[in-house]
This record gives sequence, structure tokens and C-alpha cells, in this order.
Amino acid sequence: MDNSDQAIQAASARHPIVPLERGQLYRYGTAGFRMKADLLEGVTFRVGLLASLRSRKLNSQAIGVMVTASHNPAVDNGVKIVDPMGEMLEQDWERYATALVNAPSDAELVDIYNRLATDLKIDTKIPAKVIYGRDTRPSGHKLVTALADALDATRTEHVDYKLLTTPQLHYLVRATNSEGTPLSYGKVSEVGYYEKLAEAFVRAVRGRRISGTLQVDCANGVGGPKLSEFLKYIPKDKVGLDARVVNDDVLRPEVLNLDCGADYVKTKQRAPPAHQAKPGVRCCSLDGDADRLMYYWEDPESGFFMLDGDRISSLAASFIGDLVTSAGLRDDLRIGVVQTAYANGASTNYITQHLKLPVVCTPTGVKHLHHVAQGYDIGVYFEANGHGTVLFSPDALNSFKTKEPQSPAQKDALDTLAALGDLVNQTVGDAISDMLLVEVILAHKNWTLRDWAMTYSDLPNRLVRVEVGNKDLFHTTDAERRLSHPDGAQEEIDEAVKKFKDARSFARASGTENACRVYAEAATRTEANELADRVARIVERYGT
Ligand code: G16
Repeated sequence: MDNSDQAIQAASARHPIVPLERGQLYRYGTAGFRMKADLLEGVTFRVGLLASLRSRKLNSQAIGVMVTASHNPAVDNGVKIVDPMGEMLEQDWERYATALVNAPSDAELVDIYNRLATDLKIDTKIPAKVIYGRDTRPSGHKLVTALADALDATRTEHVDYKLLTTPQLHYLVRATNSEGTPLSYGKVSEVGYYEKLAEAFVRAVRGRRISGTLQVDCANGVGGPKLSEFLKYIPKDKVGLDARVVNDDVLRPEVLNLDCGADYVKTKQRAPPAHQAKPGVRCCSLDGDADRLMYYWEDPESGFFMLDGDRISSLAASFIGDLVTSAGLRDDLRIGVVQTAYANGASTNYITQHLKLPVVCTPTGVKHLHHVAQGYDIGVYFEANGHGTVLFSPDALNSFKTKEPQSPAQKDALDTLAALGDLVNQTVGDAISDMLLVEVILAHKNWTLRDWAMTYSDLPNRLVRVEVGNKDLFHTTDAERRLSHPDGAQEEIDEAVKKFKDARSFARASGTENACRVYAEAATRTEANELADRVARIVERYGT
């Protein structure tokens, strides 16, 4: 055992891994490792080891590590790795993360670490760099201490950005690795992020004004202080953004995501009770780490109305599609939309039949959607839960800047597209950036939320969280639209679906919570509710 091995083993002993009940294994899930925070210290240490290997594998580029459990309750936490261009960790490497985290002893951990280095031809002597941030959970502090210990033990340069939204960390990773190159993503600082967004926002709004008040519920998470900071960079007199930040208490951890935030709005289909939306006021909710966004308003006549990720997706696809046509680029650029099985059937129909754009369905997890969206010149991807973004290819960005406009209208379209290329976070779904995108579009179209909602009618739907004995029994196929295990469960779901008109339902194990999720849609609200309840009972029965 050489000195480096000893350093890793000694540091690991200070951050022991807790064996899971019933011999279960830790898994790199939908968004990294996510569970009760008291299980995560050793996990985070080991993720640090992997991040250092990843950096060395990729010629010493900076790798990101984000400590967050996003929409989960305050007692949970999580840790995930960000690749050099700000994307999620390459999927092949998830199993290396799983192997390291499940090593049964410190000595075996060192063996697996060295074996990975050998198998992957990684020179552990070259420099490595990792940058990291965390959300407002109190457990975050202890976890980043474990992470820093792993980085010291592997002689990895590291930068602690402390409190950040998840998308800010993704921004910083890309900015760090592209600094000083022709593809520089922006200044390598939190201020750089605010400046970039604010400047692009003003450019994108140009000549229009944002009207009315926007009430932003920040889930009592890190998005609250960060949004308030960002708003200082907006010249209100120029654009008119009147944002009112609510649910921004980050001093009492127990209120994080409690009866507020994007996940609450989406699953309960109602506004957070603490700051009821005044009738007519435009409202939106972020989640605990500010990577999801939901819009809604309280209609004086018809009550609560929600505009979720599917709506943001179709709004963005329609607006950007029109701009591309006005810019004379329709024949040059391929636009596509990526959704998951949770997308409301009405949104898919609207995008394919009305907007005439192709739609691809992938499994849940932005890592899957992002990858497919990269195959287009303009790839719009959103999960129904409000997580998503719009990706512009280098060719698309280049044509917005270099195409010679033939008319003032064409120039306007090209300028707006170029501004959107800077405004929309290209690394991952970003609630603040997405909110600005929606505000820009509404201003350009001179639309209220009601106008936006009129584009199509959602099929009534319901999302249910079902606690089961063992969620790992549930395996899916067909982009998660069908269960392949346990045997017989899918047949029972099919039978239940047949009893309802225009109905669809599926079940899957969550990758971020210890539960299954059931989605159902049908011709009426009562039928959607009833179908969801029936399928939930089937899942409960098969999950024990
Ligand atoms: C994460 C992922 C999302 C996913 C969500 C729920 O979001 O980044 O892509 O939709 O989990 O996943 P699951 O249904 O597997 O629990 P977040 O906002 O919690 O990081």
C-alpha cells in the first residue's frame, strides 16, 4: 500500500459508510444518490473519489458535485456529479459510482478505486479539479466536509462555492472549463451567472415590457436568496419585471418544500397555502434547489389553473419555432421536443399536430431528455414536473449571429433568438432562467396566463405517490410506460385502464424517493382520480 492509498483509507475511516437494511445496495438514481441525510456522509466521501477520477480521466477538466435533495423533505439529502460541459454524469460512470459507494470496507474501497484507475487507464498523478456547492439543508455542511476530505486525500484541487442553486453549479462547471476559449460560457463566478442572465433578459425583452406582478414561491429553498440577489441585476425601468419573492425562509430548515414549491403545486394541483395567489396575479413556484418551475394563477371564475412543464415546453417550442420561421431559418434548423411518459397526452397532440414538431419520449430524468435533445439544432425538453430547458446547437447559435437579415422583422427574430441562446441555461433545467424565458415570451405575445392556457385543454390527470415495501420490485420497459416486473402487475393495470374513456396509466419506482409513482389520465377528473386510485392499489399489492 503506497502513501496515496493510506491517505484514502485513513480519510475514509473518518466517513464510514452505513450498511443499508436487508443488504440493499446504494444506487445512483434519477439524480444521483438521494436518501436520508444521515446515510450520506460515507456516500459523499466516495463520490468525491469518483469525481477526482473523472476529472483525471478527462484531462484534468473541472468536475462538479452538487449536494442537494431538491424537492425532497429537509431530512433527506443527495449528491450528484456534473460533467465538464455542465451535463449530468455520463451514464457509464454511474456504475463506477455504485461500485465505490457499495465497497464493504475502507480497504476494499481503495482496491476498487485503484482497479477503476487501472481499468479506465487513469493516471492518478496528474492534476484534478472538482468544484462543488450545496442547497440550504443543514446536513449539507457535514457532507461537503466529507467530500473535501476525499478531494484532499486524492490531491484534487477544489473550490467550495457554498450555497448555490443546482443550475448555478452546472453553469459554473461549464464556465470553468470553457474559460478563455472561443466557447466561453460566461464569467466563472456567481455574479457572472447573474450578469449573463440579466443582460440576455434585457436583450430578449427589448422593445416590450413585462406587465403585472409575478409572485415567485421559492419553496423556502436556496432559490429564494439567489433570486432576490439576481433581481438586483435587472434594470426594472427598462423591462418592467415586478417580481415578488415569497416562501423564501431559509432559516427554518423544517419548512423547506413544506406545503410549497413546484412539486407541491404539481402533485396537489393547488397553490401553496401560505401565500395564496391573489385572483389574477401571475404566480410561479420553484423547487428546493431551483431547477423546476410551475406557473399558475387563481382565476376569479374557474379557480386554480396550473401551467406545468408540458405547457412551458409547448410555449417555448411554439415561440421559438415562429422566430426560426421569421428569421428565414426553418429549412436549416431541426427543431424537436422531448418528453417523458408523464407528459399530458393533449400536450403531445398539440406539439405534433398543431406545431408540427416531432416528439420523442424518454425515461424520467433530465439526463435522458438532455441527451436526446442534443440531437436537434433546437431541442426543447421538459418533464411535466417543470424540469427542463431548450438546447441550441453550435450551428444554430452561429446562424442567429451570422445570418444577414433581409428585413427589420428578420433582424428582430434573429436578435431575439440570439438573446434566448444566452438566456436559457444550456447545461440543465434552471427554474430562474426558465422563468425569465416564460416572461419574455408572454411579453412578446402580450399574453396573460389565461391566453397561454387557451392553447389547448389538458386531459384530466393525477399523479400519486405510493409507499411500497420494496420499490425495487418494479421494473419498466417502453420508456417507463409499462411494467415488465412484477409478473402480472401490468396486466392488471391494463384491465383497469380499459374501464375508462381516453385513459392511460403507468407505474414506476421513483429514483429519488423511497416510493412508486402512479400517473393516470382520463376523459374526466373523476375518472382520472378513480383510475389513479385503482392502479395505486395494484402497485401497493405487488410491492409488498
Ligand atoms: C429529479 C430529476 C428529474 C426527475 C425527478 C423525479 O428532479 O432531476 O429529472 O423528474 O427527480 O424523479 P423520480 O420520479 O425518479 O423520483 P429533482 O428536481 O428532484 O432533482
